[in-house]
Amino acid sequence: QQADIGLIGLGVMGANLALNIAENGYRVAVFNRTVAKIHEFYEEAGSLKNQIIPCETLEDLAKNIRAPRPIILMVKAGEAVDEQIAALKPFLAKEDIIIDAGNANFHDTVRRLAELGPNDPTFVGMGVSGGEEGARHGPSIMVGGTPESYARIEPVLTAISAKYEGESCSALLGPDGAGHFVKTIHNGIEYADMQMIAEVYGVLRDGLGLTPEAIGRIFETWNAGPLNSYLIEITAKVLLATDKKTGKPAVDVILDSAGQKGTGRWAAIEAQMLGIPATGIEAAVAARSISSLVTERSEASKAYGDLATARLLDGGQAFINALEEGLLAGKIAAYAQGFDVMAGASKEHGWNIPLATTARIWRAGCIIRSQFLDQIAAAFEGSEGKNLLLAPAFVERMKTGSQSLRKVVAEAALAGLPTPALAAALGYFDSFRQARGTANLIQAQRDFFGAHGFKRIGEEGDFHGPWTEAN
Ligand code: NBP
Repeated sequence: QQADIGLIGLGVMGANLALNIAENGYRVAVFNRTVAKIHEFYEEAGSLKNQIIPCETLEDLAKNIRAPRPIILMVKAGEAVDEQIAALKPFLAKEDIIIDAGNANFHDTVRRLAELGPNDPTFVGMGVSGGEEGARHGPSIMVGGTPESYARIEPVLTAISAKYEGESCSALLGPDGAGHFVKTIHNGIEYADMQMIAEVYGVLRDGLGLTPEAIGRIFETWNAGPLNSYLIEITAKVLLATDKKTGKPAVDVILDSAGQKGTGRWAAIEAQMLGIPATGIEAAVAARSISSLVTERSEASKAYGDLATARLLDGGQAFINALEEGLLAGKIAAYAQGFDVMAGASKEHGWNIPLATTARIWRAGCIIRSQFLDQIAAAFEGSEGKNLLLAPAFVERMKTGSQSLRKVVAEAALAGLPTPALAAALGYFDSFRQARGTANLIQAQRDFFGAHGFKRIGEEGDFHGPWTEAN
């Protein structure tokens, strides 16, 4: 019996996705560049073996899948994808579909699609989130492609995807690069979310002098409230874990230098290219870069000493509550930015990304999964494309939440504790809600040195200021 679907790339994500597909009753033919891994994978598949067809060559893989063949590529993003497409094409027909499920840059997805000839197979760009666990038991799946190609792969994607109250977390979000773009912004939001959590941890650790265990308990409590989310849940677990080697809190033995694979950076770059503010994401990307300057930070800490950190903050329950509410407010602003970037890209590329649906398929399976996304989905119903900060439900939350965020950022600044992402979120919020900003001065300066001209309030046309003559 032939397979229903093929999968190339039995790394962490591919192997788990293949098992997930098999477990859901689909027969899957698998291939991996390093052939030994194919057999290893098959031998370890246990009772799912009869749903798996191990293939040593791409030709064998193609032969073992029932036409028209859907084939998932789950290899390292970049050149490996181009190489695999080129190697696979001779064995495929026009009706077949190649689905790139890696973390591709959406520009590559658009290019790959453009490079395919009229007789080549269809190409689908698919973002998958949820890490190893998600891939195995239900990820969030963000698809970019045609409705026809999605219709053909929809049953298997729906089956393997995460479910939120029974609803599948897989959706077609637009044509060509839309799926990979949404995955990129998902990761950007993930960066912002993680950074804000880390900043609050920093305030609790250095401002209040709390132990990891005490902070872990606070996060546990928060996970039962409006902040309830996977990231808050794992933060509590991480803070409560003990290092086996030393018996110390695990978090205390880990070097404070964060890695990044690039998707968060892409999100910030795309926001900049579109001219859409995403300061929470940008601050989070920059914070990871600063974290890697381990030697310089050590030198600077000696040069500047305890410039302000001597001031311990008030650790009363009121301040802990402000941290909870402030974190939520910062998160709202960062998510508002992320969704705005998607709305902007959607307009720019003619993608029509459904924002409410995007929020819905992030409610389960992915790293930023939370109930909060259910509220975002509700806010976007009927007001697609409008900034989240203008949705009535969020206006009410931000009215009070922003006061807590303000208190947290202000207290942390006075204590010399860094909160770059929270401060960026607050700065964005305060700028966004200001009917008369300060760009009138920027325009005057630009006109002064470059004769760029400006608009007068309530008048048509371009004007120059009196300073141009004096210049
Ligand atoms: P792994 O590093 O575990 O596996 C990489 C896979 O790519 C292996 O099967 C490897 O084959 C294959 N590969 C490489 Br590397 N170069 C290749 C080439 N030139 N031609 C053919 N195959 C090649 O990665 P992973 O974590 O499973 O990630 C796979 C994709 O999923 C990436 O795009 C990643 O960004 C994305 N992703 C990862 C996560 C996560 O949490 N890990 C989450 C969401 C998305 P080999 O065995 O022969 O080396």
